[in-house]
Amino acid sequence: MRLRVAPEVRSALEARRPVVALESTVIAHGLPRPTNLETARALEDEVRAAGATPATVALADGAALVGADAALLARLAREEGVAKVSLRDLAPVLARGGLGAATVAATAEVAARAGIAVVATGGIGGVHRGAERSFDESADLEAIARNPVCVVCAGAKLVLDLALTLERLETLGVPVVGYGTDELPAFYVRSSGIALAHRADEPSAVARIAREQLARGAGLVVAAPVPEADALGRAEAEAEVARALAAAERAGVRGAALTPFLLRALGEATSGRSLRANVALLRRNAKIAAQIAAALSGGATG
Ligand code: PSU
Ligand code: MN
Repeated sequence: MRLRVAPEVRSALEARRPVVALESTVIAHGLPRPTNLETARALEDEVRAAGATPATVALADGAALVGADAALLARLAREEGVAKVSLRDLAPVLARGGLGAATVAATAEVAARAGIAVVATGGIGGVHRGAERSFDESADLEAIARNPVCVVCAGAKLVLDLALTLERLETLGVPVVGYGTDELPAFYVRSSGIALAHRADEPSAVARIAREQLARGAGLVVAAPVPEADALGRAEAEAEVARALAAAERAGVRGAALTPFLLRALGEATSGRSLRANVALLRRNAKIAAQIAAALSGGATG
């Protein structure tokens, strides 16, 4: 795989300064225009403000870009037909030189190759509801298990089966560390009622766990709840998810298209409040990721 590392990212890595990889599927497929481009920029700003260098990961011209520039961010946000690139898509999209947005799975793999230890996202993919029939489990889980990266998220997307997702991560040997919480956060909702085995309250505490896990050649998940002011209530969110899932079933939406469909349906159903929550948690995760990266590189401690 050809990596094209932006000069700013390269010099940060060479000087062992903190770097945070940002996924780009959320820009191309997870958020509506124009919020998607505004958010892509805001996430880079959050990372910078916390003293780290952002590296948005995407695919173009047969290379994996580590640190997409402003023009590429705009293309990802505005163009139709940007490929959603998970592990199975990496080779074909690289081979044809297409424009691709990286999921957490693809971002984790590219980040690991570039020597970046921390990845920020909104919510990781996981085990879908009804997976016992559909077999729909995100490649994010495998990718985190086999790449030495610390993935900061607000838990798994609420549209998933969170308990099954946690079971799979356990099987794969991936610790899920609650950041300031004992429960798995549920994306728009601060808590799921599902207890976590591990917790950390500061970037330095996460960094100590991450050092051990990364040395095993494996990744971990840091799960931070959405900020209180923007969170949705659990009952409301559950009801809307059930409605969105039923709509997806009726429309015959499956596979890679399912997550974008559900997120759009939820946004419409909550008249934008789910969107506000999504942006708020993305920003918080980017900031926490930068603080963890700083703690890992032995710089600022938290
Ligand atoms: N969470 C969001 N929006 C998104 C995603 C997650 O709120 O767009 C993306 C992430 O890039 C994640 C991917 O890695 O969805 C998982 O997709 P799948 O279930 O098809 O593997
Ligand atoms: Mn899937």
